[in-house]
Amino acid sequence: MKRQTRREFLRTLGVLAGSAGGLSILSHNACAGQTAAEAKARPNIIFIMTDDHAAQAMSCYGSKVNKTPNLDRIASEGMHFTNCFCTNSICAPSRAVILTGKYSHLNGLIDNNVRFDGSQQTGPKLLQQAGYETAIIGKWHLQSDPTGFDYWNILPGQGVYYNPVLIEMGQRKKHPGYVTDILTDHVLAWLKERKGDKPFYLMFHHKAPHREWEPDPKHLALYEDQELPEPATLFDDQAGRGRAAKEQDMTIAKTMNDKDLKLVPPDGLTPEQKAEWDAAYGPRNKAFKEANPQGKDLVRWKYQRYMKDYLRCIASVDDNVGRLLDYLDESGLARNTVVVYCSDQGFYLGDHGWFDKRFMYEESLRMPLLVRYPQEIRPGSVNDDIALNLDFAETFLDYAGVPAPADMQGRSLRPVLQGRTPQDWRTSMYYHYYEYPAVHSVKRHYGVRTQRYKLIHFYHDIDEWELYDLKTDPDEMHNIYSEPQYADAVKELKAELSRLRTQYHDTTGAPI
Ligand SMILES: [Ca+2]
Repeated sequence: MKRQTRREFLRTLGVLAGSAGGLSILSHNACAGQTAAEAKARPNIIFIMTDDHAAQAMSCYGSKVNKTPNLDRIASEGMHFTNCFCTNSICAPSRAVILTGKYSHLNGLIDNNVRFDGSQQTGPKLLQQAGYETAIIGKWHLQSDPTGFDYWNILPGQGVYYNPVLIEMGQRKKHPGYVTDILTDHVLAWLKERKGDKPFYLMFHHKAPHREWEPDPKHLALYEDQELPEPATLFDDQAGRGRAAKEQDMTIAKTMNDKDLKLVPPDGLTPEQKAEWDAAYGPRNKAFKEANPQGKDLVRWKYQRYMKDYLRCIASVDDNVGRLLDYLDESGLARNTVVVYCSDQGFYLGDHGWFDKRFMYEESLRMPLLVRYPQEIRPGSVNDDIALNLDFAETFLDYAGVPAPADMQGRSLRPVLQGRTPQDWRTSMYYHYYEYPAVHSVKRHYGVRTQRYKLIHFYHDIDEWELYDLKTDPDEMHNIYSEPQYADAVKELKAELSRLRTQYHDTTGAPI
């Protein structure tokens, strides 16, 4: 439902008229019939986050390449956001923003090389102080040990897919099997073994589907007989964009290596896993070498290999989300638990010929975000307001009844989730990416996105501006920054960009 239409609809219900505090008429009447006891109880929160899972690979977002029935279940029983964005599209920085509710220049973690300062204020610490039991299980990636958690059990660094080591409260232990299953086993065990009656906040962070996209052996046959559709921009030559897009190093054609493409086996397999791996990839690799494709045919082959492995990793995530949702139903936790599913950022699935993330362009900027909470969220609702990873900490504090500290920079999504977006909700978002020079060679840039336009400034190494009209050019193929008819739009967007940099206290990067 489009924003205007939905608002008009809600006005006819009288929902938008009185919106200060408490639950909306919509949530009381249409969603749940919440009891007085439920209204007093603070919900549990399970925050599931994957690594590099693009919205284009979820069927609730209209995927053309795969089906995700269990993720779709969260969407159909809750809300999915079509315009949730990341403020700095790379792994560790996004996680630090989510923990702190602050932009990278303030939480200090501007790129993957920085160690997170765990002494600072975070959402989990505030929830813990407010009486929540807090835990993180899975990928952490912030170098310092987790703080603010009653229980933590994390992958070291990026972690590995097969037979991973986990660090449980400082103790390293190796676990046989596949990482997505193992992390879910730990989550289920933690939920089952909990004692006491505190509400809980659980961060459940998968490694999958991060590069090098290594599937569970049981999924190696999935998609093998299919030819997956290619994105329309697979052979984009970046002619309509600037130097930053032309000078990156993240193409399927040139950047992918033999490990990415499974032309050599991954590290750390047991003999049994290696035998399964060889049985699957051996004949495929032999056929590839005999066919010896070249040029565009070779890119097409790489795309198919890449996507099938990526989607196999997601199939495992989807299966395991199903296990968790089933447990919440069986245990009676489902009704009083907010379940969130998102990825730390988006990803290129062959779009513009790329993999990886980093750029402020749509595919990496957009985060999938699904939220289910039967007591307050209308099933199957869709929202296109601008939401940010910057809002998550504030949202969870809101559910816990804890006011967000004034120095947090996002805003609670709870009223948006209740179907009553505040009238003064943001109409633009600010982005700033820093990791350069570095792997993939994406130049530093900041920018502003509205519902209609995106203005980007690549200010480091080069000094180039790009403007895209997302209404007429959703794939961002034509930089129209210098076209005279957009001069007024440029002027307004620069003023907005400047305003946002001031609002968020960002003095890093070049002045506008
Ligand atoms: Ca990531």
